[in-house]
Amino acid sequence: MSPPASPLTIDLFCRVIDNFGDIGVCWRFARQLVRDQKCGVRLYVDDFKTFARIEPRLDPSAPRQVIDGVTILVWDEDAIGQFYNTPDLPMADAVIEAFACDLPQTVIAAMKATTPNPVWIDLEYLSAEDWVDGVHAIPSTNPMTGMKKTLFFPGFTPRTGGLSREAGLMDTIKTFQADIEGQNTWRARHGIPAIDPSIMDVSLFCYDNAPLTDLVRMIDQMGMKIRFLAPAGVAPTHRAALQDFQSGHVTLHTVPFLTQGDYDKLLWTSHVNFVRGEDSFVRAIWAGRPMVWQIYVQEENAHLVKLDAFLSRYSANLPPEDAEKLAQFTIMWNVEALEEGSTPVMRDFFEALPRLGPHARDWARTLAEQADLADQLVCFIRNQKDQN
Ligand code: TRH
Repeated sequence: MSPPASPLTIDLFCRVIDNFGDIGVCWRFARQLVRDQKCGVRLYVDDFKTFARIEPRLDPSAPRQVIDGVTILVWDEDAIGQFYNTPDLPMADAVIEAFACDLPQTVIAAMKATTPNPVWIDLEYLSAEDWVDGVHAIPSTNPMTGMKKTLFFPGFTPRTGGLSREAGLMDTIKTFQADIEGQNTWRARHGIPAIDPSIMDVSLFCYDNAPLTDLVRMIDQMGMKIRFLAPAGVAPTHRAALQDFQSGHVTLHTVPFLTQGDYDKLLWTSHVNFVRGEDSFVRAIWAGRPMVWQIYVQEENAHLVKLDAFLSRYSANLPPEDAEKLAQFTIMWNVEALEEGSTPVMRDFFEALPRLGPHARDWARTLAEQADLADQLVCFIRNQKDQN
């Protein structure tokens, strides 16, 4: 029998461009690498203020701290130059730059000066587009440094790096969703009303440009009993516009901004999830409930191509008429406009929910049969290390 592989050490660099997704993805991933893969992880982050919103245990004034086994360091270019690749913080087996965040020059120089070079990964954004299969995990020589660098893509097919999913997640979700009393206890702790079989709970995490005010007014006219559960700070313009809105059907309930773990539970306990960006989107997939994704806007409408690719993949096993209903509603939500003609689209979507529910659960289960992102990345790093 061969001896167990020694634990890998990984440096993960994260720059917060905006919102919570960059740090959301990296923080979840760093903990998974420690917990499930037994890696030693150092996470460098340039914005502790944003980080502290999703992880209240973080002390924004401490430049170096350990939470859940992850060593967290502030991304300060000068300071990194002093301590990187010293006996205190020796070179890691792999250096990951999240979302092509541009490593500090001192780090690149230290990597170059180390023999063999650490494995250098650019962890990319998630996309359901077909081209991802052809570019994932193919090392190439970086012309600026002469070192090998690899684009590693999360994705939905076996030819991508898979999706981030911690060990045991599917069982944890199943147990929570089967336990109504436990859900109500959790809800009470966060000031969320108990489950009421006559009301549909919809978690709401969207950008401020989503047509939320129109949606709420239209649902009200249709007489559906819906309770939106929206974390504080989400869609502020609409919240202000709807301040005096009174309805016997629709309520907009403000939930405190949650930790990542509690935000997951909000997704698990809601009947439908409106999510955005990347991390909440993936978590809604695992929740196995119908979901509406508001994608992060990119130049030249590149995001709409990405959205379309996801919808095609997601809906492949749905009856075509339900796939169409979901697509129309999702696109409407993403193109920021609701008009008179939108009511049937909305009605169709809600009418399809009894079928979208089982579909969402089955899709999550099928995806969970693939190796997860952390597993695949660690395997890749080990293979590369063996070749160096
Ligand atoms: O916040 P997002 O829109 O993030 C992003 C960024 O805009 C980023 O630049 C872009 O590249 C990326 O999307 C695609 O959405 P996302 O990705 O869902 O991240 C939100 C994180 O915040 C996620 O980890 C869940 C967490 N969160 C909480 O912890 N508590 C909460 O109450 C809520 C609403 C979210």
